[in-house]
Amino acid sequence: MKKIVSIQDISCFGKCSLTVALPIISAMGIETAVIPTAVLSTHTGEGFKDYTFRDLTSDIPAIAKHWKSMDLKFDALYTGYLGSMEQVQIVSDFFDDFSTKDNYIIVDPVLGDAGKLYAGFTQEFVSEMKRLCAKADFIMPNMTEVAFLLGIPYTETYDEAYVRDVLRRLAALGCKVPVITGVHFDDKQQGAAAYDSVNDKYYFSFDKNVNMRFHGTGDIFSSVFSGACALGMDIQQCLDIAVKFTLDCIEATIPNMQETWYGSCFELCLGKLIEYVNKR
Ligand code: PXL
Repeated sequence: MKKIVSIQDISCFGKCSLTVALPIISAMGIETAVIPTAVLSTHTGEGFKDYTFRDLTSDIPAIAKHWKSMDLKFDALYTGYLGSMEQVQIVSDFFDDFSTKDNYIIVDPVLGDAGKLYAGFTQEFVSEMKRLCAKADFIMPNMTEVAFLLGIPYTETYDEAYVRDVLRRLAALGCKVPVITGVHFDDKQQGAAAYDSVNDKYYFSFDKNVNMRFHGTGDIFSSVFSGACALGMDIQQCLDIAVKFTLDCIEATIPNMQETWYGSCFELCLGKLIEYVNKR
């Protein structure tokens, strides 16, 4: 059985980070170990305020030491939202301890959305996240995170040449394969783009565009992508399954939006995800 360790916070209510990664990667038939980096009462995104935040950074080195003593190995190390600069540094040390020549390091550099950083994040934090990206095989920023990582203005209108250019610049940060999520050249289609800097090859995957924002879709995308990668799918297959499942989740959320404004109804789609994996 394949094994992934996912390192990110647990937002107790709000459907993101570990409460998304754990069910999704497990549904793909992959053992999912977790390192919760913080416990929050809700996520920090729009609509929630006064959330609690318990930092668990100091637990991470002890967990790593225990796992190291058991010689645990993972097919992928997958990180999402990280809550402090110190935490990013400790996760970086974890990569040094647990990366092997056969496993993948996957960093979702969770920084912001809609042109803005999430609450509590600063430019210094962005710089720290850039350093973590340099160690990754795959990073999967959205366009807001691309702008912050590269220090360029955020734009909602761009063409394919722009996407290819920023993908190359992301690879220059040091990661092998940058993947950009939420890419759209018109109102009809949305998807993701990737650049394999080792083989100098670009990949695109598009599906129907839904012109609305849903919280947690980035976590859904990167969880499925990480699972697909651990299962040995190639870059195009990883993009295709992640784009398709993210759209499934968005479409399942639309009829429930009044009640579920804070996240996506991915639970209703897990059966489809299992089918996609089995059909492969
Ligand atoms: O979905 C990304 C995410 C994860 N974890 C926390 C967040 C967010 C985005 O807002 O606040 C705590």
